[in-house]
Amino acid sequence: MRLFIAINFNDETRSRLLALRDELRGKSLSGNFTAPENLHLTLVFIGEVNPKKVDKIKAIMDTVTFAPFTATVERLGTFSRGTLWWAGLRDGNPLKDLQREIEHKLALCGFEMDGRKYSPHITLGREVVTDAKPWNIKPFSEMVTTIELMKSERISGKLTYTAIDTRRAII
Ligand code: 2AM
Repeated sequence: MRLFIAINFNDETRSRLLALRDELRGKSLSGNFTAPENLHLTLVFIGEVNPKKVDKIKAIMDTVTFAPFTATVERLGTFSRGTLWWAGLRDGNPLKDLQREIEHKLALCGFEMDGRKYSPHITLGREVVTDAKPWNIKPFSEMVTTIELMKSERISGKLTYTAIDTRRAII
């Protein structure tokens, strides 16, 4: 079972992300653009896990505490030699602290992550073929009050993400 922990956005943020995705699509010859329901911010990618271990991960989620915080989408960028396009988050302390806490607690319980430096991003498209360079955007924000454990799978060939556990901020 392929798992990751993510922030899913409200409708307003999602429509702003979609507008960016569509602008990118308009500037591109081709690409695999993220479906509206799949737009998310990964906090920790856990990877393939034996389904028997899901309860352990849920128990770790139960111990994660965070206050609501503001997440701000503020720029565009690319990975993979310009073919993966993303919208980047302002790398503030609450987001960083939350990400580190989850990663640390998972590592203590024996879950191995890839150890790469965290770069908060929302993938807008993969295998994008374009002459465009990332352009400046007007930042937009949302108050984050939940994080979710997500299952990733292909259903009839379609990449599908499903929330299987939710942890709410302590208000
Ligand atoms: P990406 O969009 O940049 O590929 C589900 O795959 C989520 O986990 C995506 O947000 C993906 O980011 C992220 N992720 C992080 N590390 C990953 C890895 N090593 N393999 C696949 N997905 C990864």
